[in-house]
Amino acid sequence: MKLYYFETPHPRIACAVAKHTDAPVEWVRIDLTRGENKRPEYLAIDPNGKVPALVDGDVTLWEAPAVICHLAAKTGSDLWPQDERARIDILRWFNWSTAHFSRHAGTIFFERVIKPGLRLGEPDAHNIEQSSAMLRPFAGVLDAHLAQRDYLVGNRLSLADFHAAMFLGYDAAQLPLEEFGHIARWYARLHELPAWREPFPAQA
Ligand SMILES: N[C@@H](CCC(=O)N[C@@H](CS)C(=O)NCC(=O)O)C(=O)O
Repeated sequence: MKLYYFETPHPRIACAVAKHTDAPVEWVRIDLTRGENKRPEYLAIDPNGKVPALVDGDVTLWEAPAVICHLAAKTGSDLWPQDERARIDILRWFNWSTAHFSRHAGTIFFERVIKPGLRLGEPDAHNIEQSSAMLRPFAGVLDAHLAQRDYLVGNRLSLADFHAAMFLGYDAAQLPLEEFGHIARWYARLHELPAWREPFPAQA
């Protein structure tokens, strides 16, 4: 099973899940800074030219939720529980994260981390302000949910937690989340996981 990754947020969660579940993956680093994701041999795996992607025999998957579900299912991990109700809830949080929370957090991350890192110009203050305003209400939803429980689904660690946290923990992104204490406590619990703290394989 080959896992295609780079040291950025979406592959971060795929790598963290692979490590957490001890999935037998062969790591394949796709250097985004050198455009390796746009080479024909990689586009044959993911025509979108993004990471993560996974190839397991005749199964080829792209999109982080599909990749992490496959890793957890393959290893029999309860990060993707057997219970159907819990699975539906995890799908709900994947969608919420993609459409709202991680979307706006991702824009801020792009402005403050990716742009300077790749010399793509100055962060756009207006874009950051707008995205911060859009992020806060969704952060409020997450914070209120976590006021009642330690994890997003079934009060146990699941793939939903990994997905929703993909843009958290990057100091340079300065996400406007200071007022949300329950999110901070939840993130601190994730940060206790060795696989979360060190998701990526050591580079050769
Ligand atoms: N919807 C995709 C998003 C993946 C994505 O945006 N990956 C970024 C890295 S975090 C990427 O590959 N960017 C390279 C590019 O867009 O050229 C998923 O869920 O996996």
